[in-house]
Amino acid sequence: PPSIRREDYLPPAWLVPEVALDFRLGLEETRVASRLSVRRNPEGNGTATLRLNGDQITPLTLRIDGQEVHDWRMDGPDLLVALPGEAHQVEIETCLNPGANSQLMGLYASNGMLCTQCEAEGFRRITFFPDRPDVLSTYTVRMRGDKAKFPILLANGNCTAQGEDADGTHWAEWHDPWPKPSYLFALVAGELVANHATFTTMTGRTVDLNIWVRPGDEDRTQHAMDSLIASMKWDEETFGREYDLDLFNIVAVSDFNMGAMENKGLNVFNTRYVLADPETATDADYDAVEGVIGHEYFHNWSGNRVTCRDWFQLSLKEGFTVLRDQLFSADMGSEAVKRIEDVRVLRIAQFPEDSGPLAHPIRPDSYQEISNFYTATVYNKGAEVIRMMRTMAGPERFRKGTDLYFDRHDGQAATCEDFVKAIEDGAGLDLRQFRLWYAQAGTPQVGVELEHKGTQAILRLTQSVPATPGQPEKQPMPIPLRLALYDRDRGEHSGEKLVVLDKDSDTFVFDGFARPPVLSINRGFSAPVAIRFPRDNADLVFLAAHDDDPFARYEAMQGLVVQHLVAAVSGQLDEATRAEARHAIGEAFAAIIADPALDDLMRGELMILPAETYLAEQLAVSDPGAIHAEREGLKRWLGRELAGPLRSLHDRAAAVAYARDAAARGARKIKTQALTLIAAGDPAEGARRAYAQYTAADNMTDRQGALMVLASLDAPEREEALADFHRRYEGNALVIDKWFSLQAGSFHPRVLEHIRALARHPDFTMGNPNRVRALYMAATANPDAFHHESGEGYRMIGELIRKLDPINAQTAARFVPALGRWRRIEPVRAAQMRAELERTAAVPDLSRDVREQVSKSLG
Ligand code: BAL
Ligand code: ZN
Repeated sequence: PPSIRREDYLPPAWLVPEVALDFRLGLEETRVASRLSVRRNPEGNGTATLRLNGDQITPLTLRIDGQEVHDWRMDGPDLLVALPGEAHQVEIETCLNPGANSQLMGLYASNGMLCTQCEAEGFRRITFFPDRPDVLSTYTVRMRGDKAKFPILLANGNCTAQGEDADGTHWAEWHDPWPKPSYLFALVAGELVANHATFTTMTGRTVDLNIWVRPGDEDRTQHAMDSLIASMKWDEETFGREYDLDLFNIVAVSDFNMGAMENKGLNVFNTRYVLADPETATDADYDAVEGVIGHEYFHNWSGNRVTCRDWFQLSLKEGFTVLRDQLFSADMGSEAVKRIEDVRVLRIAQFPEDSGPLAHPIRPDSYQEISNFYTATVYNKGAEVIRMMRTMAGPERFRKGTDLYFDRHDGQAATCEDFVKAIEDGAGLDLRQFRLWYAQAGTPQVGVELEHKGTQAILRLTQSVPATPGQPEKQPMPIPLRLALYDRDRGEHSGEKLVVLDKDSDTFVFDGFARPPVLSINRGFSAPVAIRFPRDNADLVFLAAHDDDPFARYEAMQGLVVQHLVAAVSGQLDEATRAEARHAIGEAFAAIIADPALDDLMRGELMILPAETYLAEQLAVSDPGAIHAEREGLKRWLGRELAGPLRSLHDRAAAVAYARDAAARGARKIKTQALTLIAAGDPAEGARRAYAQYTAADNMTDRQGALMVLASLDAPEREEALADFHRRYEGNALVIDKWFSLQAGSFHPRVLEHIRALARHPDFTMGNPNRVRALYMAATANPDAFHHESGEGYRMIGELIRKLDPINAQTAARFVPALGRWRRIEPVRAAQMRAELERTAAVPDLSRDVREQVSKSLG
């Protein structure tokens, strides 16, 4: 398939100021009549040919200015027609079968309901249209359908008219006054009930809020509603952004490729990010609902009012909106914990992208299938890049920049360059060199050396950005590093500094140190880089105990463990050094468990061991089996060494009653963490405690945590608890997803066998992306399963990709990057991974989604 290149951008030849859509709804047959008012774009190339994108649709009729015409032609999936004048009315009819649409793009059926997903290029599966984000139109949508099947009819904007007919059908007309690109179009029809509330905006307007779910789910929507109201208020206070319609609808759908979608005035959500109650949702699920509700709501300005010129600019809306949702969640809970969680996601999901065959800048230069670019790089690294601007400007000046951006580009389809320019002008920053962050892929490696001479601390920093596909040479980028130098006797520093490393190497001198200070660097993770700073365990233990930046404290703890485990898997460790490192880690852990000044949410963060994928990132080529064995070995050792304190911690946490406040949430977090280590050190004691926690649980956090621990144990309690869990939650799709994930993610010796059996379980279906991900994403993330030395894990994922591709290409393509890591894995496994990619590449009718990912992974 051809690559689409950013530098080839041309403005659209024709604009579509107005669209009228008329739907006759049916699950097996929906007829769509569209009327487009088109006019020549004065900034276009002047061609008379109107190109209307299509995908798997054919025109039934085509009329220009009321006259049926036949001299149109197809160019692949697109419809081309020549138009003589400046402005015309184009009418097209298409016919769809939503029930057969398993790709879940365009109009599809889910549980008897009809809904749409149009981003990025799904609208062209509904009707022929210039399906590109720089064509903005006002939409009027009429829909008619069987009132019994589709009692609720929703689209973007406001409902302007509705009525009923004698034949049992009813209809509604919706109008959205805000011009929008086609990717923000949405329609929903089905049997739904709403949780309703109102919000009064900062200028005193009343907005009706509805969260629509299937009957029976309404009791699980209050957290989503609270989160929505909090988001609306927060965006007014923090970014000065007010909502701009009288109505805001959210609909929960159980078959959904993404997490959610920000369609104007009609957000469509994966049920997973709407439904929550203590019985069925964990604390992490609650946080995810809050974060995604915020994210989609914030898109109303960063994405909808100001949209993207083309899909290369995706990070313009996604990176910025992720930053906005991160800041929102930080304000709603613990800023420190949120930052640590966000960095963990970046390191697990984005660093491997940056160092693999699919590496791309946050503003890519080319793509074959845009769906493949909804990545951690565009989203999460995109957010980090904007966060760096905020760090350099400070929050007040940054806000001036975002105000200017929204003012300048309201109603426009903008570029990343427009954003940077607005921040530059509004915040008063010089971002000339900083723009490289948009252009260069790869995680910068920052080398650190600290020398002490007289009373001076001399800090030498170097940077190098690794070569990535298509980018062999890189230029140095500005890297803002927040740092502090600690007096090791007093345990204090004399103020944090911000240095910006913008050369290949630079030296910074600090005076006033009689003794060598302890360096705390990249505090708050001020730059998305990898710090290379080999250091004494003693310094890390010091920072883990003393650093007043919570992220830096976490980082010291991680560093202590990373340094040890990387040395251990590299075989560079004699027994004395291993004992010394374990001792240091054990001491630091014991101090964290005992520290009365720590809240439990933060204590829980400090107790999380670095992920295996992050450990693998530290090595050019790694042996996943060795990493897993060493990490599990350390858990076992900690479990034995700290058996007493861990049991006391578990007992203390178990005594805290369920509440949604930070203290009770913290208790639940450390409860399961303590349990995990106890089980590692003493499986029988772990099974006993886990089973007790499982049966006593009055909430999903405790129940899932206990079941997770049991799932990895070869104990009779395991089978009992798993069977009970399934019985208890039968029919609750989101909870049954957990039941699949917990088993697929377990370290049980027969995990592969279990996964094979789960794939044949009557509750498993390839038709539901949540279920597919529950089983197979958990398996892919599980080193015992995916990297099993037999190679069976790779074969299983290869087979999955090939089987899923014709059903749901977008979801299938998401499994390719794990196999694409083969170059970074030891040779025996690498050959098996590669073989699966080759087997997949040999399939003749592969989707563009999977084809692109596989060919890049092999290339
Ligand atoms: N725009 C796709 C879903 C999201 O990022 O909000
Ligand atoms: Zn988004």
